[in-house]
Amino acid sequence: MADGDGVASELATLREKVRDHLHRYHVLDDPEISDVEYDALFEQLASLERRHPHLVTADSPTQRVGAPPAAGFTPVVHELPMLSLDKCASDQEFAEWEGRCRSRLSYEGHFEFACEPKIDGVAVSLLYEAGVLTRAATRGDGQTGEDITANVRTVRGVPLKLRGDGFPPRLEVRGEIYMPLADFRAFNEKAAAAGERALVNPRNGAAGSLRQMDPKLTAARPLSIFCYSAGLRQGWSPTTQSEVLATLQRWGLPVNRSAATVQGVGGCLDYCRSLLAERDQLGYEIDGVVMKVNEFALQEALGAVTRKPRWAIAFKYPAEEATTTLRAVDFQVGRTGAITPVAKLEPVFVGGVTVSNATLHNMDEIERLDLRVGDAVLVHRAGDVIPQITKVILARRPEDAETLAMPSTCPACDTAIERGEGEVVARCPAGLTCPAQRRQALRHFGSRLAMDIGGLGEKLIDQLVTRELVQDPSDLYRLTAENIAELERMAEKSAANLIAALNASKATTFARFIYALGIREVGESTAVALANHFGTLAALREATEEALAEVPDVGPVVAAQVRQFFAAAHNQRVIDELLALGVQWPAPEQPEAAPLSGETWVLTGALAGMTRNAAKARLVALGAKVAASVSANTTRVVAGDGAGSKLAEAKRLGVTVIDEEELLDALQKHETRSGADSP
Ligand code: D41
Repeated sequence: MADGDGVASELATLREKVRDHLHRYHVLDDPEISDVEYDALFEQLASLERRHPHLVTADSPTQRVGAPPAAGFTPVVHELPMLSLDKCASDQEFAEWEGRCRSRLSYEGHFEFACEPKIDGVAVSLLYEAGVLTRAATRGDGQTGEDITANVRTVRGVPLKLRGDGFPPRLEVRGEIYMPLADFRAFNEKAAAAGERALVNPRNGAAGSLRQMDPKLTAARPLSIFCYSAGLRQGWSPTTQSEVLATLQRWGLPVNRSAATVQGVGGCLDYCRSLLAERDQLGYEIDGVVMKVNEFALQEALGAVTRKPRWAIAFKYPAEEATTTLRAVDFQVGRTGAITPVAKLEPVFVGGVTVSNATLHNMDEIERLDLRVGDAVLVHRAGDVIPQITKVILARRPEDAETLAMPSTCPACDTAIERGEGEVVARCPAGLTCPAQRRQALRHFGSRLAMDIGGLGEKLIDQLVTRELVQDPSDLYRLTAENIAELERMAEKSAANLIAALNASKATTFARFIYALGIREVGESTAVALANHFGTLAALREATEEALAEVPDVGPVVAAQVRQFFAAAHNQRVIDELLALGVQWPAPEQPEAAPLSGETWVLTGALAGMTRNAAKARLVALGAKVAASVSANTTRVVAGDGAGSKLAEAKRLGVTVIDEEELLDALQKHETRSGADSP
């Protein structure tokens, strides 16, 4: 076989593959490979063609950018073609490109550049006639796109009419339509809850939305736009790219606020680096930075080659999507016992980090994806959230791929797993007796928005639980510096710091305390609502489901969870102990002060009818301070059996001493008055 024949058939195969992927991506919105893999495949074809130019065919995907318009949308010829962008992927490639620009113009000194985030969305062209949006089109192959006017009109950021004045009679505006990450996530959460197909990524979300035949469907998808250039601009003659952006903005078109003008290569590279550092916080996906020589006079002098301007380049960032293999699925137990499948992946570089885990939410998600161990999967990392598996690449499924089943018992404590009728989530019912739930509960308790115990990290909690130093949150406040210093990697200094952090955390707010308890369905804002409504812990502990349901934003489900939590004896015990150990918060702003506020009590000796901790908790709930030692400031000393030195000290200082019976009387009197039987 002649060498040429081999190459020709190899080219034919590559073209078919590229066409196939293009079709899946642009027309079906159902890609089978990641963008990086597609780019590699395309480049393989392009480079083989470059080495064998006589074998290039007119119908090769390299000879036409984009896919043909789908049936159903009218073709639109752009007034001026929409150019495409050259790419570079390293500082050096960028510097080389800049060097070529300068030598082409024999330009001395630095260029000024306009830098913009490269939005990962759908490029569109908007035609404004006499300031009114008359037509919107996709980019298509750059010459001819599709008329998507009806759909684009539903994108809230697209003005239907320009603002101000001075715009040309006919103006083509170019921009990128995208789906903000928050909306993308919200959309997918809803889809998952309704058992509908989720969006693979925000760009596909935007593309799919714009391709809807019914604009009502597009309108229901949250899309936005950033505008970045003008095509036809009849009589409007800006002199720089930065002027274009400022003017578009003035006419009411959304322009990216992260755009900036910078000087020279150094300015561009600094811009690329700092934008990359912000990437996770932008709220939308970008795949790099577009850098444009700012001066139009210089742009014109540089010109364009094969539909790409020489004066602009895209600096590519690491892709936020990649394909890899599912090695296994682990089942993890959450704070409230929810069993969550977690995908263990062949490590893969996505969005600048190596990813080896992805969340799978629940078994329904596994079913929806039809996920099996050994599958090739598409992994997406959007912003700073946990990576997600967005798609199984069925075409690459190995024959021995194993189906997945939910374990029947808890992986942490072996208790039988329960799944309520109609519920998506399966749970371990063992509560705090399950070590996994205990760890998570402690982590939640100490977290920043809860008790905010600095230095109480995951590793430390693991050790505390494993060594049985801590069973429930109250045990944290019983830890001593010696206990902690025994643990691995704990120097004396950090032990002292942790004790200090624990002590500091005792002064909290009622809302934080409620949140810290980790009651199912009670997040931060519900905790605030409960705190404001009930004012005191005593009132909240006693609240019926009906009373709870009166709180703003608390429905029957939350009310039932709160009631159930306070009905459990071990929860009541933990709360009493936390209060007795000194956890406290400012009394609510009530017209009437707490009955014992301003008083300091001391408990000494053993009480017959209750523990000292319980007595302390009740006193604290009534506003008293309970101190460990007697001083001139002490209001009352409660002396139980075997009271010793504290009793003597009280007598010496002339502090009132009462016995258990008198204590009970006092508690009962005040608790009824304040509407609280016992906290
Ligand atoms: O944000 C973008 N995706 C973006 C795309 C941008 N900020 N600027 C762009 N500038 C151009 C030129 C320089 C040709 C006016 C672009 C694109 N082009 C572009 N979008 C799709 C293909 C080309």
